[in-house]
Amino acid sequence: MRLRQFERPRVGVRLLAGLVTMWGSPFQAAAGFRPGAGRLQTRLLAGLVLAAFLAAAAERPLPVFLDTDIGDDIDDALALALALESPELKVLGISTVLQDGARRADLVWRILQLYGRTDIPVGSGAERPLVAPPRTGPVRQVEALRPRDAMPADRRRNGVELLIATCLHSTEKVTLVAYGPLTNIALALRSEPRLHDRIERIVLMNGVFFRPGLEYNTKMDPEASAIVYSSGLPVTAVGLDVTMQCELTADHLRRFAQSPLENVQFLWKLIQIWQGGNASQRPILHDPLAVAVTVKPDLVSTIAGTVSVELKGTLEQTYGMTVFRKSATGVVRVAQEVSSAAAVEFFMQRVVAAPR
Ligand SMILES: [Ca+2]
Repeated sequence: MRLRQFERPRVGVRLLAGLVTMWGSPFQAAAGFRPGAGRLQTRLLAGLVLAAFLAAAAERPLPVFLDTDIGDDIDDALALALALESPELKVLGISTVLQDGARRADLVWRILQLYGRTDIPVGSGAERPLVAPPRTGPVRQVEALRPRDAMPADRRRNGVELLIATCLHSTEKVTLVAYGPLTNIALALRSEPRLHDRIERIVLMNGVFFRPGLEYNTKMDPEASAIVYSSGLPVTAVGLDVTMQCELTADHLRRFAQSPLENVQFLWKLIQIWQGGNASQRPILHDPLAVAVTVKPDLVSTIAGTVSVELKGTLEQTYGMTVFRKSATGVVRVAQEVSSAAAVEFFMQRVVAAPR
């Protein structure tokens, strides 16, 4: 699997090499350079231009939009932190999904504050799945918020509208990184057909493909997952097959606890709320892996094919099962193997190490 940003510098190098070849001689002649010395200066100048171009190309970030059910499992907050600490990504917007969307958006907002990124727009999206029963109960991690941490009223957006507007107005195609139930993505695709030409790829934490079972995000909204997998858009999915291998250790958690950084301390607070007094419960990096493979595709191996979702099954048993069929022409790629130690280290280096 290759994502687009890794192909840009190579195309740029070829283009620039061609331009330098074309412009080299006239430039020398016009400047009245002496043979030899002039050629050297031209080459030096071309080298400097090339170096500057390569640096700019390498730093040009991939535009992404994040969709999250932050506030229940701990991994959404960790995924957001990883995205914000990844210079290869330009986060254009964030939508929340599932019930209590305003409070989930508050949680996103607080994290954006701590990372100095309140320029990123946030919207609360669909609160109920398309067909499946709604999720109920409190969103526990909002306990970490103080009253003054609430998102200002004039910044609140509708998540689905924000997703659509972001993709339509972006100068480049947008990569969606979705690590909650896919209700927002499905609603957006259904209501705005032009999105198909504005989305580069959809990267998902979703499904389980190489053994039977139910994955939470697909289970929560099977119909939405079916819409996304059958959309015809390029999809890369990291499922439980690979994410379950990316668990933090007690030592990793100690590094969170001992960090002097305010943003890492806030993540540690969320982890502790999520643990609910059970210190042996350790985060599994389901959602951060979706962000990680967007930045670094070679952390996983993928297979091309199609994914269908069981929509007539029994609730909690087969309703929402993902079925992968290998096909060379399929536009869905599912992750089969993961370099789990490298993925966890990648996450820790970026999120818990000292700021760049
Ligand atoms: Ca999630």
